[in-house]
Amino acid sequence: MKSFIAAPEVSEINRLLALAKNIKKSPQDYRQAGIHKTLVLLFFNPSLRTRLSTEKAGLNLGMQVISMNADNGWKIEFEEGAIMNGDTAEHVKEAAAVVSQYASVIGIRSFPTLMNREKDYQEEVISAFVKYATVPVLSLESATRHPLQSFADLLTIEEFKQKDKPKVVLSWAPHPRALPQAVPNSFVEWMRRGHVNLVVTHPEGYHLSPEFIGDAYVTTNQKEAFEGADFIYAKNWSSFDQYGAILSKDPNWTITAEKMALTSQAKFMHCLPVRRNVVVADEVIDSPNAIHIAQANNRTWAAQAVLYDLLKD
Ligand code: AN0
Ligand code: CP
Repeated sequence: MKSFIAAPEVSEINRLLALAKNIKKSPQDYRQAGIHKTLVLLFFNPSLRTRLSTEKAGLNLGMQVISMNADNGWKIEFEEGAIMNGDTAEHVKEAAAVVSQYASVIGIRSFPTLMNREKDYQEEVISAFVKYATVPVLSLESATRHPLQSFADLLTIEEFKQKDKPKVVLSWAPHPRALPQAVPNSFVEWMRRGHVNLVVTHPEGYHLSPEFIGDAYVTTNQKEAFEGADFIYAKNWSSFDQYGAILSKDPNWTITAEKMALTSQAKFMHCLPVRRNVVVADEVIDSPNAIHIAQANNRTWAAQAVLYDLLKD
């Protein structure tokens, strides 16, 4: 694997899933893979889970790990041919090439602007790192995708499913701030490759990019979506159409026990961080059917499987 920024082929996903399951059983058996290798993680945005689980994954492989809050570093220019007399201090051409000399793998977290859809969906930041780095690049959530999250989500569904092809519902939920579409985009991208019956539900105006949603079943009727569901995956995102806008904060979309009662005793999932009693009611997230903590645990095994592969190549 050269870099990890999107969803690989189905066969590759199945191989990665098997690897992650083995790693989870005995994480220390893979210690030799990363000896004398360095993992550099650059965070242009906040993180708790991705940072710690990816660091832990690197350490489990015997790697040396360096994380940097890159938003404190020199402001990086991404535009080709830019006349850099503004507030950017160095070009990604230098930054990526220099960091490549210190790292065997470079992880990048960079959220979208939510202002310029074209630039965000071209993945300006992570694409530039892939272009100018001389080592593999690992997405820690880019403008339009969060593949390590989705891989961990798929691993979690595999572990908790009680039927061969579970009904998995991605439900939009309210949030006070404008959030990226990266998590839902990736979730749909990975679930469409998995063996699940995927249903997406959101209010009018919140449809995801056609590139991601493809032919997945979408309904604006949340209750219909919840009927018979085996997994409810809650997430807020801002509008793709009216790019970055908050069109609704309707509390009727909050995940409540009343709605969960429509499901087939569905497990509740969320990538975290989650706003309690806005996205999901306490009664749901504190119930035995909530598996968000186990889901977050799987971030380590997903990251370790991906890092192992990146190192192997
Ligand atoms: C981010 C998002 O929605 O993309 C990160 C989630 C993993 N969430 C927030 O900013 C709350
Ligand atoms: N789920 C997730 O990526 O969380 P962090 O933003 O804390 O890394």
